[in-house]
Amino acid sequence: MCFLSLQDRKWEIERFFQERTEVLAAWPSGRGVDLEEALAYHRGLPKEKVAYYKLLKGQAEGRIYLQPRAGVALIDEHIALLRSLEKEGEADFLPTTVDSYTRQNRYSEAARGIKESKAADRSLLNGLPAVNYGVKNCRRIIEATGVPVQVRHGTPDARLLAEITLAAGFTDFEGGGISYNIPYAKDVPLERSLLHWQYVDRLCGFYAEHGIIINREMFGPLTGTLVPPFISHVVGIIEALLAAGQGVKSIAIGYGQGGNLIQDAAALRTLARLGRSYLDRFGYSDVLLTTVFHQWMGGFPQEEPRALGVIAWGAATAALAGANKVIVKTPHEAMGVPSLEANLAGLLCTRQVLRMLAEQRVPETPELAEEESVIEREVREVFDRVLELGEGDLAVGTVRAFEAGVLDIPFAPSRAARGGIMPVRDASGAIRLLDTGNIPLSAEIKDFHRKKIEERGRQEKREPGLRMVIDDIYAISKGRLVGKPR
Ligand code: 8ZB
Repeated sequence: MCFLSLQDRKWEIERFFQERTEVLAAWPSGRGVDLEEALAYHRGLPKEKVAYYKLLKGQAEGRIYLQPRAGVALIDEHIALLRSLEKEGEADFLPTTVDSYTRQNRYSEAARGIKESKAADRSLLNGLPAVNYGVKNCRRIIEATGVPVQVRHGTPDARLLAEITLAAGFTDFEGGGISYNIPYAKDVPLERSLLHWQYVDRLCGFYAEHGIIINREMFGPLTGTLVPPFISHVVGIIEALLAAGQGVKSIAIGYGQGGNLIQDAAALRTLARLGRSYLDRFGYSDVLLTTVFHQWMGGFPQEEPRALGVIAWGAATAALAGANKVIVKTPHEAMGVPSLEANLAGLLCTRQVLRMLAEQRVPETPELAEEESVIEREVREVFDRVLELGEGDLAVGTVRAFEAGVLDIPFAPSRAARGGIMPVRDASGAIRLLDTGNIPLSAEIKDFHRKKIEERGRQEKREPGLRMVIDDIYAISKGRLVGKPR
């Protein structure tokens, strides 16, 4: 285990460059990375194409940006797709979603995917294999578009992907050592993904030392399946602090829509406040923090009009609660990778609702205040224990906390998570914990969850249990938020 070398301490630049030789040697395109040239290219980018500046401006003006997901195997088609999303869809940020082979560092298979896609004249990969294309080709994406472009993926070891895309001129990079491991992999040890993501963050830290600020976004939705807000908040805040520790200066933390307006509003509002307060407490007051709202990440209805209903509700929630950016779903969600037209539908639907609700805010009610105070307490209770387990070191604490189940993520495939918790909705659809596993919540908080779930049990005249959880998992795809008994 490389566990001993994992520490929440900024890497010496020598250590970074030592490891870098090996990272760049993993695939031939690694040779095309020239940091000096990359810095010069970034210096020449207009501000409207730089994620950091755009986020700074949007936050100051209270704007909510929209970003789709998109990525296909062939780069010319990918560029055409992004240009349409920018021009016709008015996307504020563009994505480059990376394919699954690349996410698993399987570049030879990605190469075959490119070849077969050319032969078939359609995309046979679920994203753009950016490592195979290398710096020069990836830069064509940046040259062809007028807004910031973000790399979106799901990669436990994204070191080479980051080297190549950042050198190409991407200004925004999603992922983190927890959120791109536990929900995405089965067998990657957490200490390893945390170390690999320290490398990515240190690379961004290097850029920052040379005046180039790369935005780093933490993937909030995790497994996208009934994740209580405090869990994604703790994970996002830890990832943010670890990134800041490597010199990252612009951080976005994501949150996946749960579906209950009060809980989602409380989650978005506390995420911004808690994130800021933890960054300040750890000495990172100079780091820009923004929030990202993901429209519903769970199962979608098949029918496109119904899917648009789910999308519109996500848009309304973001508008009423406030977020700096929304990641937009499409009416093809239940089917697979969306067409351009479906992506445009998601963007236009979301834009329409955001604009209509621009003047309205969620009312400040006692229910909202209670929900916020519960989330804040939960986050503090768990975070404190993580830091304690690490004897003051957050990285070490994170590994120990997952081992102990102090940190846990529902329905995660990873062996690094205990899977000892079970979420369920309460009567109003807010996500609670039926089983708190080893999460160190106070008796009062556990009581709060229990009472909320009991209330639903009484209303539905059934014992809360696995049946109820399963009903909840399928509820939205069947047309409701709360899973009803059959
Ligand atoms: C964890 C993120 C899952 C979401 C979408 C899925 C789902 C994945 C692509 C894509 C457009 C792609 N997604 N790959 N959307 N183009 N290549 O990410 O549909 O919504």
